[in-house]
Amino acid sequence: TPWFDHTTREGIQIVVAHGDITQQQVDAIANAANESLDHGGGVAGAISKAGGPSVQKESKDHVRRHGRVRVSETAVTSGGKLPCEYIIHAVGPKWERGHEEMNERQLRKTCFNILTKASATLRAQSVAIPAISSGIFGMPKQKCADALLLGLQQFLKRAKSSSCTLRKIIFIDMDQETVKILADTFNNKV
Ligand code: AR6
Repeated sequence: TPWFDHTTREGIQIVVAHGDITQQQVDAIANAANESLDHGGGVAGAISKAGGPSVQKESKDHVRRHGRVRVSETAVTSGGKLPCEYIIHAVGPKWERGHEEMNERQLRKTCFNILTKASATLRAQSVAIPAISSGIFGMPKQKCADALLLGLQQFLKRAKSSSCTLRKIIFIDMDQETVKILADTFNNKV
């Protein structure tokens, strides 16, 4: 059962749920990647393992061709053995003292770029997104939730006027406390 479930006026369902992103029946999932798309630990490790070797291979090919993926930017691979068609590898910021406000802006942009890539480029109807940067990259969970909400709001504002393919956006995480904070943050805000 979702912790938050709200459908916007434009008919886009926004969900916050607890669970494993690799199991989601959606068109695209977002990965919390690093700039070299080395999917070691965290959600990246889980996605890479569940998707099979093609995920890491396509990722390395992408970096070889286009270079490292900058903070807030995305790179797309196929989903391999996962139920999703696409993986949107997104690089969130590393939480750095003295750069808090910049890091928050960078994560807002990361979220906005994921949603734009899913809709405008991939023509996806559904996408799942984890709490990027809040694990190994160390962003406080509340700051992460605030930034993801801002990115979502920015996207939804623009989705009104343009043709948005997305019908369902799921924010999903394995960590209970993170899910609670996301749900509390999104409540009455979307
Ligand atoms: N399903 C859903 N959420 C998950 C799963 C899962 N299977 N596994 C972990 N999480 P992190 P980051 C949540 O550390 O902070 C990697 O080494 C977890 O609870 O995966 O952006 C990359 O290669 C947390 O809330 O991402 C990078 O080097 C969230 O995923 C670096 O970590 C994000 O935690 C990226 O660090």
